Amino acid sequence: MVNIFNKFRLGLAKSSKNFSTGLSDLIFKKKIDENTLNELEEFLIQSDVGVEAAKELKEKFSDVKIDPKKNDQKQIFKIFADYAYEILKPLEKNFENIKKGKPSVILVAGVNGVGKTTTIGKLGKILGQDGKKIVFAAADTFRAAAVSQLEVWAKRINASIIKSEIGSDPASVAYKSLDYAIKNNFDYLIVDTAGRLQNKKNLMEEFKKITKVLKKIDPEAPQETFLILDATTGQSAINQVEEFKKITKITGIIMTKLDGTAKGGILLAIGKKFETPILALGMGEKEDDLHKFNSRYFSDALMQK
Ligand SMILES: Nc1nc2c(ncn2[C@@H]2O[C@H](COP(=O)(O)OP(=O)(O)OP(=O)(O)O)[C@@H](O)[C@H]2O)c(=O)[nH]1
Ligand SMILES: [Mg+2]
Repeated sequence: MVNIFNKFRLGLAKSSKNFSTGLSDLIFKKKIDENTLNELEEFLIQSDVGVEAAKELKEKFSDVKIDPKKNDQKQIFKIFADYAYEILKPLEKNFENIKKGKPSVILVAGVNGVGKTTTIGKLGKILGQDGKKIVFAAADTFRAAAVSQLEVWAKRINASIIKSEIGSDPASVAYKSLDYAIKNNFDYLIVDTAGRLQNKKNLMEEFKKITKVLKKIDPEAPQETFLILDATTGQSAINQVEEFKKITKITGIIMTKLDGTAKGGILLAIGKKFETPILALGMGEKEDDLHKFNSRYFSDALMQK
């Protein structure tokens, strides 16, 4: 049996090393006084968990009156992990709760390079597991490589793909794709969008246009809008959520590249600030490297020893 918790542990190894080393250095090599607690708070902020979470964690640590002679590391890490779990548990979005449609249209948002196309491939594999029919819409018509990249994924996971010429209207590709998906009885249509346009305004306008056009065929579409965030970008992910929330309702977050960063605590900051559901985590470039979000596994893996 594949041990999923182990995958979380591996994927979060860099982040957890940062926390366990940082906390140990601060707590177990010093006398615990107000000064140490302030340093602890500062360390947590630098580790991207967010100002508020850092403050609350500091209070928790101060409440237990840490005595390095009495308290052990396990106990301290558990306080942290349980705190993270409390915040993230209500945000866990189950795959079973992906809104049903005929098909379910999933619009994928995110700025350039965060891992949209790769995540669509991996997501398609998970959703297609019990014989469900998947079609991708190559609505990133901005770059030639974007379409071929999505084609490779479609082939790899046995999905269909609808595309158009480079430079053509992304909204028309989305329209054509939904029309095709309905006529051919697909279960899921996953729409890839451009992360890189001339400027941010264009990107947001294009995105809105795609949504509008999909609604012409199915007023309920897109059933889901997933925002892809790159964990390695740390704080900038916060701004991205803010920007996209202005133009659309995000129904799920997928955070990618956790395997490549010590900044995994950013998910805590995002969860606390936006309370947006979290669907899955990307922990590698391969097709099986997307994992359904599990708040217990994430919290424990973040504070593993
Ligand atoms: N290590 C690691 N790399 C990832 C992960 N997800 C995506 N990548 C890599 O990140 C890079 C960018 O991924 P893309 O899927 O092309 O990103 P995108 O958002 O579609 O990019 P644009 O189309 O340019 O906006 C690729 O090299 C991916 O292999 C992940 O979870 N872990
Ligand atoms: Mg892409």
